[in-house]
Formats: sequence, C-alpha cells, structure tokens
Amino acid sequence: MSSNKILCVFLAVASTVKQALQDSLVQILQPKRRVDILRDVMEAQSQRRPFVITFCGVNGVGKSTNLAKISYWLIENGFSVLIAACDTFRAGAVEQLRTHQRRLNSLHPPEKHGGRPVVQLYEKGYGKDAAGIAMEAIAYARNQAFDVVLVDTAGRMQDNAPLMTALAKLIAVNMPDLVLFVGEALVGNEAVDQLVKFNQALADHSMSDKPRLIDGIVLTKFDTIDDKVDVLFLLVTPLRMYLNVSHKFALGN
Ligand SMILES: Nc1nc2c(ncn2[C@@H]2O[C@H](COP(=O)(O)OP(=O)(O)O)[C@@H](O)[C@H]2O)c(=O)[nH]1
Ligand SMILES: [Mg+2]
Repeated sequence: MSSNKILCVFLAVASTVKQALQDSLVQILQPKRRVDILRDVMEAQSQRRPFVITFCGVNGVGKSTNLAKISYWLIENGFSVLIAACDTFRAGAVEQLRTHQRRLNSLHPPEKHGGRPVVQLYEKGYGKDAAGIAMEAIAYARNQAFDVVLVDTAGRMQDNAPLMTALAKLIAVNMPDLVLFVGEALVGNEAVDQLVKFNQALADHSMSDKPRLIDGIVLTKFDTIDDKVDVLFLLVTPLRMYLNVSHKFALGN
C-alpha cells in the first residue's frame, strides 16, 4: 500500500468520525417537543389568558436573576410581564425581584406603554402559601391582561420531601404552561442529579394521574465554567430542551 493511499484512508476515518459525532450531537440536542415560547405566548394572548412559566431549582442557582433576564427578553419582544413573588421564604427574595422590576421598567418606561408599567410584581410578603400567591397572581394577570406570568419559587434541596411536595402542589394547582428547572453549569454532574430528582419528585408528589413534569432547563452561570460544557449534554439528554440565558444584562440582584 502506498503512503498516499494510507493518507486517504486516514482522511476517510477522520471525516467519518467527525460526521458521526456531529450527527450524534444534533440528535442529542434535537428537542423532543417543539417549544417556541414567543409563539406560545401569542397563542395564549389570542385565548385571552396569560402564559405562565414556573421556575424551580435548588438555592442560589440563579432562578430569580434568570427570571429577570427572561422578563427582559419578553418585554423586548413586546409582551407585558407579571412577576409572582412565590419565594416567600428567603429573606430579601421579594426585594430582589422589586429591584429587577424597577430596572426593567426603567429600560421600558411606562410612558412608552400607555402609562402602564410593562413589568409588575405580585407579592404578598413572606411566610405565606406560595401556591396560593401564584394562583392569585395568575388571576390578577388575567384580569389586568398581562401577557406572561413568571412564577419565582423558593430554592429547595432535591431530597427535601416536604418542600418538594409543596412545589408539586404549586404546579398541580396552577398548571403552568411551562415548568423550567434552573440549574447551574458550574456544579457539573450535581445538576443532573438535581434535575432527575426534581422531575421524579414532581411525579411522586403530584395529585394527578398525569403529573406536570419539568419541560425544560435554564442553564445558568455558563460564564463561570471552562471545561464543564459536557453537563449541557448530560442535562439535555433526559429532556431535550434547554435555554442558555446570557449573563450580559447588567440587572444586578
Ligand atoms: N456569574 C453568574 N452569576 C449568576 C448567574 N445567574 C445568577 N448569578 C448569581 O448567582 C447568585 C444567586 O442568584 P439568584 O438569582 O438569587 O438565585 P436563586 O436563589 O436561584 O433565585 C446571585 O449572586 C446572582 O448574581 C449567571 O448566569 N452567571
Ligand atoms: Mg431567588
């Protein structure tokens, strides 16, 4: 065999492996179901009801921050947002959302929106039942013709059964259009464990035969990782849906 031929074989193997890898990655990242949030919000608008998204995850992963970033994306796309402050547990959680709400409204002043703030906060302070506040917020949004309700929830550990039951209840009684699990890329495989256990807990503690499970992932703190991008593939594999929200908006906490 000439050296020229060996080179050809080598090239064929390299390009075949590259193609196979590319096909596998595309297959892994291909959503199992199509989620087009903007289109779905418009569909809810046509039904004269708000589109409801619930954010869940463990403490400190970036639920509230990324909820604010998603609010920004929604208002940039012309939708009004009601933030439901359902983390009634962590000190400062409501004030944190209030700060985001003020900043978002300063980017989109009410004068440009018929005098109405484009983002509002629905809050009842601390210590109250989160599921009840979410329900009131959704009813308020329907009455006030808000396009989207973003439900913030308290962080909880995936093994804490009472708190997971409370989350399952919040989801079961409010039936959000989208349940997003927020996980930080920084923790690597730990995020996969969290995701699987949150999903399982929603199934176990649901009050219905057809439990509402997690629809997608918001993967946060991508800016803080270097070589843990593999977590994206591990997380995406069970659900085939993810959002990677850029951390470039200077919204603060
Ligand atoms: N570097 C970085 N920090 C983030 C990101 N998202 C959130 N954080 C920070 O993580 C901390 C916890 O965020 P927070 O939204 O309060 O988490 P929550 O407890 O899940 O609501 C805050 O200091 C945020 O500024 C991100 O994408 N990148
Ligand atoms: Mg929070």
